[in-house]
Parts: sequence; C-alpha cells; structure tokens
Amino acid sequence: MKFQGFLSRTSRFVLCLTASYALPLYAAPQTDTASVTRAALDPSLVDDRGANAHFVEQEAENAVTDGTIIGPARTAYTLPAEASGRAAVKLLPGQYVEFTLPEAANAITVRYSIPDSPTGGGITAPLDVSVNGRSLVTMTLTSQYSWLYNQYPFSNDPNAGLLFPDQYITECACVPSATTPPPIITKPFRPNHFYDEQRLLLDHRYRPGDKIRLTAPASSNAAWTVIDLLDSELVGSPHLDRSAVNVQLFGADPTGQRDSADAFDTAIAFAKLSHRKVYLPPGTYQVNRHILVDNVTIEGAGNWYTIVKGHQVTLSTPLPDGSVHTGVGFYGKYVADGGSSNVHLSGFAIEGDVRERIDSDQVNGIGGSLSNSTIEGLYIHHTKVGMWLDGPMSNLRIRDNIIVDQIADGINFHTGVTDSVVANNFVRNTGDDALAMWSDKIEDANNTFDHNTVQTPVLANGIALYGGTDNTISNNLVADPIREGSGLQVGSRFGAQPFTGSLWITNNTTVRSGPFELNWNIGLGAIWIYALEGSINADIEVVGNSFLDNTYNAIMLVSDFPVKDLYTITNVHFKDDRVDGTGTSVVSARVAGSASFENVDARNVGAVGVNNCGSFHFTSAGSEFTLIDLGSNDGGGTTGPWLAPWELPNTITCDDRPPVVPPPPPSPWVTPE
Ligand SMILES: [Ca+2]
Repeated sequence: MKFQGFLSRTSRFVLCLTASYALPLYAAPQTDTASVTRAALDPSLVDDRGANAHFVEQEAENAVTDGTIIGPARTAYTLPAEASGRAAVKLLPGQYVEFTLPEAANAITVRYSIPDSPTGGGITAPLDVSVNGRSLVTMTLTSQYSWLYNQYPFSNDPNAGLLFPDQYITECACVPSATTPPPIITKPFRPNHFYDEQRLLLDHRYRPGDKIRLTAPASSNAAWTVIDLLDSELVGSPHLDRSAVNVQLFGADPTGQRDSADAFDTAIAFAKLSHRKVYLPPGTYQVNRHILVDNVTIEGAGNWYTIVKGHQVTLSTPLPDGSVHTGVGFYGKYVADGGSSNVHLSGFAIEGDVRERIDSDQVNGIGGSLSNSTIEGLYIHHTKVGMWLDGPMSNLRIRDNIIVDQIADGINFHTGVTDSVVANNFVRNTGDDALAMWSDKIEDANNTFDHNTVQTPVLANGIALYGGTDNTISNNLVADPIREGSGLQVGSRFGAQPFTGSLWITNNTTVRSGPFELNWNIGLGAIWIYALEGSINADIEVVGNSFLDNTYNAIMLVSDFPVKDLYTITNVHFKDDRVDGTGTSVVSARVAGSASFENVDARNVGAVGVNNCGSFHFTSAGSEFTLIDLGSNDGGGTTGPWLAPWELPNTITCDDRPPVVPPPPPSPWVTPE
C-alpha cells in the first residue's frame, strides 16, 4: 500500500497546534543521512536484502544524548542483547536522546524498554517528545507487554521460583529438584522480552534536519528509560472507499468505546450478499474475539488510521481448538470446517492484548485456513503470533505487513501450506521464530519467503524451516537473534515431515547471528542445519548469502548427542556465499555426513576455519563429516585460509569452545576474491 499526500491536522492525537510550529526561516535544515541504518548496518551493506519499508531506521546509540550507551553486548537476558545492533541508550529521569530526521516525516515509532513493576505486570511511564526544542506531546510508555521470566513457556512473575524444577537448567548444569543441596536460583530468573514499541502520528510534516528529542521527564516514575531506535516515516492521507460497505453504517464505533465485533459480522454478511468490499474508516474499533472471514475483502484506511483493538477475554469453557482465551483476530475457517478462500485483508492495524504465552490459545492476529487470499499492509501488534496459518491450504500472499512485539512467532505456515508467498514484511521482537514453515503432519511445499526483514527475535530463529519440499528463502535480512536459535534454521524437529525435493536458501543476509547456545554451552552458526529427529538428505542449496559479524560460527551442521549415530546430514551445497567476521569458525560440523563448498569466501575469521567434530568417534579414519571442496573457497583469518588443504576432506579439528575473537564491523566487500 502506498499512500499519497500528507497527514492532516485531524489526527486522533490531541496536540497543541500553535503558531510556534512555524519553522525558523533563518536556519536551513541540516540533512544528516549518515545515521540511517538497516538492522544497525550501513544500508549499502544490505542493498536489496530485506523489506523495502516505508520508514527509515535510526539507532539511538548513534544519536545525540546525555544518557548512557549500553552495549554493544550479546549476552542473553540483558538489555543490550535484545536491542537492535546490540546497543541502546539508557536515560535516567531528566535525560534525553535526540535524532535528526534524515527525511521528511509526520510519524515516528519508538522502540524502548522501561522497568517491570516489582511484582510483574508492568508499569506505565511518560516520555516527552519535542521537535526543534518545542514540546509536542507526552507518550505513555508501557511495560505491560514486555518482561517475561523463567522457563518456557515463561511467567510474568519476577519473583517466581522455577516453573519446572525437575528439568535440567544450564545455570547450575543440574536438575534442581534432584540436586542436594538445591542450587540457589537468582531471581528474577531469565528475564527477557524487554522491549516494546509505540507509534506516534505527529501534528504535521517535519523536514529533514529537524530534531526529534525524546526525554524521560525529570519526574518520571520509571527509574530508567532505554531507547533502542527511532523509525520515522511520511504517512500518506487515509485511503477512502465510498463504494465499499462501511462498517460504521452497521453500528461499528470508531471511538473504541463500544464493542464492534457484531457490527463487523453484519457488515461482512451484507458485503457478501451485495458482492462489495468492506471498508473500515479511520478510527479505533474494539473487537474482542475472532472475526470469521471467508470470500470477503476488508480494507482499512491504512494501518496508521484504522485500528482494530481488543482485550484478552478469558473463556468460561475452552473452545474446541483448545483455547482458554480469545481476543482480536481475523480468522479463516479451519480446514475441518471447510477452510476459507478468496479473503483479502489490507490497510489496518490489529492491536492485541496478549501478555502471556499459552500455546493452546488461538489469540493470533491472523489465523485459520486462507487459500487464494491476500494479506497486505497490516500492522500487527501485541498478539501471540502475528499470523498462524493452519493448513492444508494454498495460494496465500502475505505482503508489506509489519509484525512487532509478539509473544510467539511472527508468521507460521503450519501443516500443508503450499504455493504461498511471504514478501516484503518487517518483523521485529517476536518471542519465537519470526518466519517459519512447520510441516506438521503434512509438508509445506512450493512456498517462498522473499525480501523480508527480521530483527531481534528474542527466542528461536529469524527464519526457520521444519521439513517441507521445494521451498525458497531468498533476499531476506535477518538480524540479532538472541537465544536458542539463530538467523536461519533448517531443522528436523517438532515432529515435522522430512525435507524432500529441494530447499533454496538464496541471497539472504544475516548479521550478529550465530549466538551462544545456552543449553549446549557452545556457539551456533548464523545458518544451522539440525538433524534431531531424522536425517536431512534433501537437496539444500545455500547460494549467494552473506553472513556478517557472526557471534560464533557462520555455518553449523549439527545433530544432538543422543542421536548422533542415528542421523546424518548430506547433500548440502554452499556456493557464492560471503562470510565477513566470525567470532569462531566458518563451519562447525557436529554430525556425520557431508557438504560441498564452491566460491565461499571468508575474512576476519576468529578461529580455525572448520571446526570438525563429526559424530564424535575420533577414529583414525578422521571425522565422520566430509567437506567437499569445489574450488575458489578463499580468505580466512589469523589461523590461515578458512578451507585449507590440511582440513580436507575430514580432518578432526574438534574444539567445543575455541576462544572467541570478536571481528571488526562488516565493511564493503571491495575486492571479491
Ligand atoms: Ca539500538
């Protein structure tokens, strides 16, 4: 969706509009585009990778502040680790951070963290916004949707004891309930999901060079306010459609006071009878349950203007799908009920109210089965999963959406989703895999995830594939995965169907991936292929990718120790990939099998190029994992060429924990080798 024109002053925000907004004529706005980054990288390093978003992103750590920069640091359960670029700015009451607008803007998004309440549940706190020294508005920040603790599936109680004392935890390397004396568990235990973000329409269009200052008021009740980044954007005027069926004519309340769910249903029924679209005019509509959609088009005025907002509802009896709560969401019919088709949703926001993770709850922004459908230009916030599709279903196109601050996944193709596309979406701060295909019971096939941006998934992976056939992951940008996952995952896990046919992983960029795996106590790879529940022998082509600033390894092929002699990984082919910076190795092999490498170039490699453990038998025949050198694999680091002849084809170089050598920041690959 592309908007034209500028925001009028009839914003839903009540602002003080006075003559003092006139810009001083004597000062030519200073243009400062140097601070614009994408995933905290110079945009030239990620050209044509990731989503082409409507906004520009600026990191607080690059802005002007009298606060304190925290980070860069990547240790899980810390504030910098979950920040974009692994750094942010911490403001004490009275301190500020100031951004210089690089482009004209009438809207901003602030990504921030404030403390939890002492007993959990969150607080609210003010943040003053001023432009060019003039006070504009005070935002009300909240930590009601952030701060989870403890073991999966987490708790909101910072003072809780272990949820599962009978489970192994890495902190004591023990099973606490079976250990004498019992280990002392630090509280809060495993705090995470610290950040939230909030959007603000400004009173008018500001110019490049104007200064947006965010100040934690001296009187703030929050002991600190961390600002991670600012997105700024020029939002066009609302989309109008006078020919469509207007939900307000059926009683929908744009002030958000009355529940509008029944009015939505009535408008949808009327629209289907009259073969027209449904239109959601600007406003906030309260909807506290699923809106069932089938063979209908629903258009909003744009996701900055039309907000469909719900609160979580506790059900007196569980639903057939297992839910004990419901909330706002647009759902196709489940396959058991025939599935939905020809659904087209665009141009509105879905604001949920999910504050805890209950895996059986259907409290997702989009759900059910949606064949032959499109989902475009939505902003989905504070739901459990942005879009959880339960197939079998086919031909769904998901484009140009923003999915942020989720309790679990961003988008999941679950069970037999085929011939579908996820393109140009922006996903930040998910609580599980940001983009996933889970071939549960029935394989996902012929799908493409293309040109999406994923930032800071606080658990699991940026993009994850669990089984499937002939799927493509291309041109995506994945940054800052934090724990128990990495940038790209190919896994035989979660009962998924095996990988068959081909899998193409093409022209993606990851950055600051390959984090420390807390349970294994080793570093992962930016891409990791994991044979946990079966061998992986489909044709996997990993071509043209850039793995930048890897915390540990760039590439990992791995099994789990109890199954290391059961499963292998074979038929994986790396070609034309670039590795710029590894804390440890380019390749970590901890499985039996093989992979081929052709024109895989690396530099700033921190440890031996190949850390080859195979399946840990360490016989005189060498590792059980073989590297096939197809030529032109150049570059390396302080230990020499990354794919040196002495490492081939299967020299054992196994070292669980080589010293980490943090690489220099990524830079242009000036002279391709
Ligand atoms: Ca940041």
